[in-house]
Amino acid sequence: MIKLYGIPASRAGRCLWMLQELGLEYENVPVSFLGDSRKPEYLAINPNGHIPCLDDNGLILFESMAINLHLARTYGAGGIWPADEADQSRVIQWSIWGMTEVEPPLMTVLMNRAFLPEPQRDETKAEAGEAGLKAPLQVLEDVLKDRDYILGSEFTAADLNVHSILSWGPALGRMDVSDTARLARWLTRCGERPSLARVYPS
Ligand SMILES: N[C@@H](CCC(=O)N[C@@H](CS)C(=O)NCC(=O)O)C(=O)O
Repeated sequence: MIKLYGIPASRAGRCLWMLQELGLEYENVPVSFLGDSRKPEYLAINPNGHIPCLDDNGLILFESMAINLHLARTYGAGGIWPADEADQSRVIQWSIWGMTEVEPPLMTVLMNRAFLPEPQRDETKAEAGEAGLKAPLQVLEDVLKDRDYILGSEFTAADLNVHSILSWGPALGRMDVSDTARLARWLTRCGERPSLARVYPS
């Protein structure tokens, strides 16, 4: 049995999307933020006290991208995990790129425009985060000049992982992507997948 610990409105959402995309049966244990995630019974599963965490028939994994790469490689071979080895390496590259190049400046924007209580928000920091996003967004915009998806004509784990990071900005109305039209269309294209609607029913 596969168990995924964490609520959809957190980084666990990207793992729930991967599970849905792969059509796997799983149990979602709705561990939430501070409090829930620091209870001794959860710390015994993930000593970091963060969500998500995966239990794949006894294999315990933390880190959302590691979880998604594991799931794609184990259960999505030839599909969301491409058959070509160079493409598999590209999936890993783009997933790490999303975590290191996109997520930190984006979190700065979101913390200071959405997540922190209003008195603690700092628009100067939000603008610095926005400025930090410009270069990576342009990298993705350029890659998409001759293709619908990051690796080519097919949706892969690279799209799912990068989209699951980047889409939070526009989804929360806190990030303008109108300067990168191809990226904006890619966000919509990936965002229309039925598997994602199953994680976040409207
Ligand atoms: N790099 C980790 C970050 C995990 C993380 O910080 N998760 C947040 C929720 S999005 C969390 O657990 N926050 C609650 C806490 O730290 O108690 C990952 O991608 O899995």
